[in-house]
Amino acid sequence: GGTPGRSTSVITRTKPKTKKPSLYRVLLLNDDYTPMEFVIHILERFFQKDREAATRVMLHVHNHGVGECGVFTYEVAETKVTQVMDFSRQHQHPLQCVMEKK
Ligand code: TYC
Repeated sequence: GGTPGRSTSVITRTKPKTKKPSLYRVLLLNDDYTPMEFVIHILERFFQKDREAATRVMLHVHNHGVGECGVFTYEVAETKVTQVMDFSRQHQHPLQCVMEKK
């Protein structure tokens, strides 16, 4: 409406458009068969944990059923899950790794 050639009813942005990416937890699930040492190795190799931190997370998963490896953006979390699942299958362990939105 209004003067021909003038755009109306157009909502323009006022705030700077900087959206924080959604974050995802990567979790390990407990099972009865995967060796503790293998889980520690996974945490060191794919999640950059030192031996002490890796052991703490592994024991938490062993005792509580599930535990957090780290928090990442979607694509990084997805890559971690794939790496852990592929590596575990290559070594014929049933270890499960999943991601969930924070
Ligand atoms: N419960 C396993 C054992 O007793 C160890 C284990 C820990 C397995 C963490 C998986 O995500 C896991 N050998």
